[in-house]
Amino acid sequence: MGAPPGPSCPVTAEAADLAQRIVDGDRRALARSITLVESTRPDQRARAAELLDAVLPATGRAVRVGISGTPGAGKSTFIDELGSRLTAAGHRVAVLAVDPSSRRSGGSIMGDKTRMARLARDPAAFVRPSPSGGTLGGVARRTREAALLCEAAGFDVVVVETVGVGQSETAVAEMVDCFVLLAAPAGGDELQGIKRGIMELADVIVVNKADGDLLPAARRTAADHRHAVHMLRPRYPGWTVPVLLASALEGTGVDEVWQAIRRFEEHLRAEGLLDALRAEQAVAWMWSEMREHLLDAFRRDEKVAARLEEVEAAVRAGRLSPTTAAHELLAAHGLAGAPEV
Ligand SMILES: Nc1nc2c(ncn2[C@@H]2O[C@H](COP(=O)(O)OP(=O)(O)OP(=O)(O)O)[C@@H](O)[C@H]2O)c(=O)[nH]1
Ligand SMILES: [Mg+2]
Repeated sequence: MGAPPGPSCPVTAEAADLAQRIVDGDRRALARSITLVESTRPDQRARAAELLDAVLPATGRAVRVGISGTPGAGKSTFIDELGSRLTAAGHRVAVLAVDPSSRRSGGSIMGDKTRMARLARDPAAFVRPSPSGGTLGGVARRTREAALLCEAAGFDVVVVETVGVGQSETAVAEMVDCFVLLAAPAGGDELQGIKRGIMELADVIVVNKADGDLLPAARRTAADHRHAVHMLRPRYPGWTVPVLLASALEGTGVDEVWQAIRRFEEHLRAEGLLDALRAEQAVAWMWSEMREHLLDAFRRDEKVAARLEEVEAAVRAGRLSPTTAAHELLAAHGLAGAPEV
């Protein structure tokens, strides 16, 4: 028996069986598998890792879209509208959420199902709220893994919703092909509040709520964003970030946003950048896993644990430089190397 080509670790029969059911479109198997990747129990983590290896060959064929924006900008309403149009056109749409905050006022991302009422009932869609709790790194990992499972299940559009406050938008930008910033109409002063950081991540900008009384403000906001976009260094050569108007409520401009997402994907593909982007994201994901595991193992090391408090206190009191302290802890672990020059 020769080793299978590709992954170095052959998957167990259990993982292969579950993977097959996911690929066959068994929704309960998919839901159960996502619960498995969300588990933090070490034995479950091992099973989840095997399952992910087993589904990997069936992934990579979906369009991966991130949608971020300030609370209440209309992200869920927009995704419901866009997703319903896509399923009507024959697509299969999965929606996942990244929400590490405990913000539960003003409607959670999807706990309040009414915001995605149509998609939640749509047999061609799959809506999965973010499990509450955990570090951003943990939530991001689970979302990435859930996205892969959805791709394996044949969803050809995977949308990740996140609130654009804090770091979660960066985590989402690192797991999608196209990052959409959804803004609400605002006065000129308020635009300043949009962090430069999130503008720099955007591949497509949408000013939502361009309807009724809000239309003039939406137009002004779009003009302000266009101006801001021109001040930024382009993330990809040859791609100017489009700033579009839409109304998730009335359904206007939604098709145009989808066309912009497709044009962006085509642009990346034509330049050979899509595979490169995904390859970089996969490697970055590996390193973020490494960081979490190494730090965890390091902190749990008995010799480190014995000295941690004392060394931290010395750093806090200014008796020990952070650099020397780090080296002392590394040495306690037996990891001391020559300091960097
Ligand atoms: N006028 C108008 N209102 C909208 C539009 N889209 C959403 N809304 C309203 O804005 C409010 C917030 O919508 P959500 O879709 O929950 O916004 P969200 O960005 O997902 O909110 P969070 O997930 O809580 O950050 C709701 O009252 C929506 O009805 C729109 O296009 N026009
Ligand atoms: Mg929402």
